[in-house]
Amino acid sequence: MRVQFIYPSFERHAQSHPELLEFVPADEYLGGAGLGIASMAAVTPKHIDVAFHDDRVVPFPVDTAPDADLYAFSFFTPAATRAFELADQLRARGKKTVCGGIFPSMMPDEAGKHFDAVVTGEGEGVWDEVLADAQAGKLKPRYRQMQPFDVTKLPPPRVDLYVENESPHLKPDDYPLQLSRGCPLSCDACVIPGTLGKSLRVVPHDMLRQSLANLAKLGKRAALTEDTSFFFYSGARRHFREFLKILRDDPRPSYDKISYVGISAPMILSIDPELLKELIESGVDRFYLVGGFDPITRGAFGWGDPVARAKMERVIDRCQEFKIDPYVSFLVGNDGDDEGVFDRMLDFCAKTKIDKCEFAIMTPYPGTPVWNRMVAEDRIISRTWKHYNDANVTFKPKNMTPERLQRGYVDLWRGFYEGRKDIAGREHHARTVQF
Ligand code: B12
Ligand code: SF4
Repeated sequence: MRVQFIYPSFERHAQSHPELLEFVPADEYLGGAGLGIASMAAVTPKHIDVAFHDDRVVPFPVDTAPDADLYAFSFFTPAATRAFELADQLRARGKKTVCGGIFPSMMPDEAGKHFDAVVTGEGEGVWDEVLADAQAGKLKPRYRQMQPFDVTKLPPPRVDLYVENESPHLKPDDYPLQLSRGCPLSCDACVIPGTLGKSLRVVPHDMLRQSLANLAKLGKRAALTEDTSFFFYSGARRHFREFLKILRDDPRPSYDKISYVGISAPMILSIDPELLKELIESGVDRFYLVGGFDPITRGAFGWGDPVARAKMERVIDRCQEFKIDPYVSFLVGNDGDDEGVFDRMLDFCAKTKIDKCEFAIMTPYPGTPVWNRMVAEDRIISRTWKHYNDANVTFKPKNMTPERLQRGYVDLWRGFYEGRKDIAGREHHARTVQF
């Protein structure tokens, strides 16, 4: 049996808005594929052949498609448009298709219109059944992993499949390393509790050690993408500290081990100096500081709350004091944002002298609490999934027009980067570093 995995393409910021190309070109650095396919390939029995195609690098050639018994797609919302197009074409040629990932988990009925089978939630628990059914020619329309998957049984993801498929246009120097799965909170705009479940499960250190060794062999750094690492729930923070020791004992130079740690503003203020020191000793020199989900960034920029603004300045001071580069992802379009949000962000950037950041438009991703609210309030203005990429306004904002929000977003990129080096620190011809 042969399974062809496909990672469908999606638009980066500057592909949606070519006027941004000067600051954030779309074509040079695309980021690695999410770990969905690497995770499913890792639990595919050895006797089954697997192949991987990254449609962002070379469009998947439907007419000359490599023969396979099953075409397996993984996608999040921005890639759904392309996933549907490819699946429709494959099925028109009599091929069998299955999909999983964030969008199929949140919108199984919509995905089901285009695929023979849809897997919702973590795929590991049902993948054997999918493969057996596909081999017997009896795919079912839905497969659902009901219980949170036991992460102590996870093999390291097959990132090697991605690396084999790299090209000069897609050569990420890092890949995500998941320290945990799931989250017990339910932030307005987040899909994690809905896809990976509400129980926070930490991945055993042996598996992390092995994944780190695999990345090292492939010459790649790890990106720690989960903000849940800093939680006290389920011993996540203790687990994280122990992981930092593993990282510290890894003899490679710091730069080769880790690229960034995802975190939020309140977390930066809540972690003790001891932990900050441990982060530095383990080679961490960049935070990917996600804004717009928490009360500090919402208040500081959305409506100019002076207390929140002072806290946000402390966040940057703290990073600078510990020599951790804060790469801030600013989000605009929350319901609390008024038209002053754009100026407040630029003013903050100037005052704190941060030299690199990104700007994103709040996007009501299907299945999240904010999506449910906006559907109920009849505020969704676009269901073109490829526009759900944080670069387009897909809903009616509360305190401004959609056009004002769209213009404000483009002006933020221009306002920040015009007259200075681009997002990659070069005079011209940028490469994006966002994830
Ligand atoms: C790495 C990453 C990226 C990578 C890869 C993207 C991707 N497709 O995942 C890159 C760099 C491309 C990326 C870009 C963006 N990202 Co991103 N990213 C992530 C991140 C941090 C990790 C993804 C990951 O590897 N997860 C681990 C894997 C194992 O989980 P999983 O994919 O859900 O897979 C499991 C199941 O879904 C299922 N499954 C998955 N695929 C398949 C396939 C089959 C066949 C089967 C059976 C099962 C199955 O089984 C898997 C194992 O249990 C997530 C956060 C997160 N924790 O998921 C955000 C996340 C996916 N990104 C997000 C967003 C919004 C973006 C951006 C749009 C904006 C931004 N600023 O980040 C940009 C895109 C475009 C742009 N405008 O420039 C959102 C997506 C929201 C949504 N509903 O789609 C997330 C969830 C972050 C968040 N909390 O909001 N991102
Ligand atoms: S944004 Fe972070 S804390 Fe909030 S629900 Fe998502 S994973 Fe949990």
